[in-house]
Amino acid sequence: MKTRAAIAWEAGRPLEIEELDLEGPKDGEVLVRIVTTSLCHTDVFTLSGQDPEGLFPCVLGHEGCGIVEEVGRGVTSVQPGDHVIPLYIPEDPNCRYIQSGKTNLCQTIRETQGRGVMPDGTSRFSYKGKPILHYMGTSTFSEYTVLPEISVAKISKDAPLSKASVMGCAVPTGMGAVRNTAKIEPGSTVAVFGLGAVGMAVIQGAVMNGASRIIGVDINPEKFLLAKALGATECVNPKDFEQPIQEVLVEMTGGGLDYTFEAVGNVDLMRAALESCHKGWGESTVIGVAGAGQEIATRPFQLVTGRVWRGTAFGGVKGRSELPGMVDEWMRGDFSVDPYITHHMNHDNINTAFDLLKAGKSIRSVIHF
Ligand code: NAD
Ligand code: DAO
Ligand code: ZN
Repeated sequence: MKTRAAIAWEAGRPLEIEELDLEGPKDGEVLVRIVTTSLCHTDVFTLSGQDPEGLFPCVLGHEGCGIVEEVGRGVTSVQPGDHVIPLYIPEDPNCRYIQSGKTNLCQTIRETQGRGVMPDGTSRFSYKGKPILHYMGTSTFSEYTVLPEISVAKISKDAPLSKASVMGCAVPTGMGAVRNTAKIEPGSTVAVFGLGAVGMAVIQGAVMNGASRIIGVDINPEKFLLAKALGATECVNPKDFEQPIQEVLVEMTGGGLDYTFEAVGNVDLMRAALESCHKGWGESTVIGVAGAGQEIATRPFQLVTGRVWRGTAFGGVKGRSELPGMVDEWMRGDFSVDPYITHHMNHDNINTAFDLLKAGKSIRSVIHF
């Protein structure tokens, strides 16, 4: 079949909309019609060329939602008509990592997904006979995409697909970082570095877990209004201070925070987030994805004196067994996704979504097919 897709031909070049050939689902695979996709900073990062795993040409996009159109042989858990969210971290109940109960990092298709191909080692996308690679196992910047069955989460049909794309990455990542990874207790003090969609979801998660104080940190003060509307008790701009931001935060909080989160992808901020934690018990969670070859550093004494450094992917959420429940929480009104969605646009204008995110003018642009 044919599909209209935004192709990333090479790093640093705007996407181009082309009609691609798409092979139907093979055994254990699912064809999904993407209804909406949204743009996450990770797509921008990969297109920039800084992603060590970035491969071109490919169809980017990992934050989307859609409807199952067709299933391959052996698929039992979804059927045509089901509403689904593509998962860049699959969930295979037979995976040793999943069976450990300790992680959401399913490894079943890790190697092929990392090479931009389906589990049989080939791509379903091609252009004039030449393969175009998949991205993060999802490639949601295409009207139709093919995914392994273990890479789709079936969600309630009550959830509007005009907005549900943000449940494909930003919301579960930020909320999950707070609730699954850091597991913050009621009354905790929290700081979040980076007030994009992921940082905003950290704020929402912190509010839901009963944090007593939530400090948003960003160099773009235009983000502060929304952060406060979502529940940040204060916002600070590191540019307003001469001292390092960790010193400012430690002073503001009389010794440091119980929990901090880095949602930018900047290794210096990761250090600042760790060093903003309270001696003896503060815990910092790295969410942001740093550029190829970058390293984090701190004085080991920071850890010796009780601070903890950890990281999270997709907020530790197991996509098939836990994401549908988060969608239900949204449907029950426990939280809203509306604040994340600052722009809507059609697929032909997808490069505008990149421009807006890079300029700090959007939280999430939802792209409609
Ligand atoms: P975004 O671009 O929307 O937001 C980033 C924010 O950081 C912006 O508000 C920007 O002004 C701010 N910022 C930039 N430099 C800063 C600095 N020096 N100090 C303070 N603030 C600064 O990005 P997003 O989509 O919210 O993603 C955030 C990060 O999380 C990215 O690195 C992305 O790749 C990563 N991410 C990780 C996961 C995961 O599973 N671990 C999932 C999704 C996204
Ligand atoms: O299992 O080794 C692994 C990696 C799984 C993918 C983790 C990706 C999470 C971070 C990338 C940001 C996603 C938008
Ligand atoms: Zn993402």
